[in-house]
Amino acid sequence: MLRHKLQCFDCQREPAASEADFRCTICGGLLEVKFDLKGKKKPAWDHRQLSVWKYREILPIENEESIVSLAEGGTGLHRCRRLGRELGLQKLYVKNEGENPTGSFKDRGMTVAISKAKELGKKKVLCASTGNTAASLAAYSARAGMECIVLVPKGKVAGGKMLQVTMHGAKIIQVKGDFDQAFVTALELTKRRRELYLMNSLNPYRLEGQKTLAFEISDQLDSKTPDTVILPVGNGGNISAAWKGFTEFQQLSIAKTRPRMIGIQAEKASPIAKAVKRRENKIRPVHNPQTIATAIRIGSPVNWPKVLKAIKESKGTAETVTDSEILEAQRQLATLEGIFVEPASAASIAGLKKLKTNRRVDPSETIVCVTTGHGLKDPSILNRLPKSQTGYSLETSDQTSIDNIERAL
Ligand code: AN7
Repeated sequence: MLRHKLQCFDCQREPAASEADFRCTICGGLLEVKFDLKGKKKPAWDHRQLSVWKYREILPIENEESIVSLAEGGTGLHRCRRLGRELGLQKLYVKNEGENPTGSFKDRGMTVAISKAKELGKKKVLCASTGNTAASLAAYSARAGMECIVLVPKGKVAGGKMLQVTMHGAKIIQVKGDFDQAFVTALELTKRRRELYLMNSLNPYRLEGQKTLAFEISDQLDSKTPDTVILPVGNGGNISAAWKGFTEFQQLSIAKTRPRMIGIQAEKASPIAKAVKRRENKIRPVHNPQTIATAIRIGSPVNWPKVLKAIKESKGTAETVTDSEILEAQRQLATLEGIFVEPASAASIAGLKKLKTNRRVDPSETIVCVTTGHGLKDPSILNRLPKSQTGYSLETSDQTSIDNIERAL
């Protein structure tokens, strides 16, 4: 493993100790892990299989024995010719993070953060979550033999995710309100009970795991950097982590360039996209955020400084999409490409369609849309599909009924 340290993202200083909430003890800024990559050569990892731990030299784990894994990463980068033709794009790819062990990109970060927790001797982990972080943490803490507490917004988490956290035996606390209230509660609990280890994306070790998304995209394209990478944005951890990953590959001279980063938010939960559109360097939190994409129903994203910087440095942008645009994109990806993703993930496709219509992407550029979670996470979408899509019912198997059905084929 290469040398690294924890550093403040804002003031660049190394805080004396990482506090319970992972804020800089000097200025209150977000923390990040800094690897000293200047002048370093690419580690000898080419023979290893594509996965998060392929890149272990630049992951912050001291001891390989600490690694807690369920085989995360190594997800498909799918060339989407049929969807591309429909949208008028020549080189469209989908990096399908739903292929991870618990069905979302969160596993990349969780394997690293839980391994770190083990290394630090932690026994009790907790997070606030819109569902996927909770499902992932519940699985990884079970694997590590740790106690797990998840705080979720009451009644607003997709059914598949609730089933996962329940099945893995996490202690579930349903908080009235939105994710933002659940998050404040989680922070307060970690301050009161020092034995609790916070696993939200304020935890910089999680983002280290998530940066491998960028490494894999680069490797899967034979080190040719895509022109544009599009991701759904909630708390903003993933887009910032991906940007960090692309930056580190450039520092190691594996890639020559870095892509343009584009973040997509749901229209009524879009503090980051609004800040980008208004050219402001701060977000204005959204109260009572609303969207069918419950995973990204977040009004006060903690990682906003990292996101705004990634978008600015990469000359990227942000866009908003409506719920019906999200649902349409979800169905299009499923029917044209066989890739079934949850609504939040489909936001990246919906956003791309909007950008193409507004001529903000070029037909010939190489575009990667990241789909962050599996479609089975949220079965409630079945109720939102047009009746014509949900099948015919056959009351009896008499000849007349079969005749009628044959006519409808
Ligand atoms: C499918 O699980 O915040 O911008 O608590 O589940 O890194 O927050 C989930 C976020 C996109 C947004 N797509 O990622 C949680 C949580 C899916 C997600 C996001 C989430 P970030």
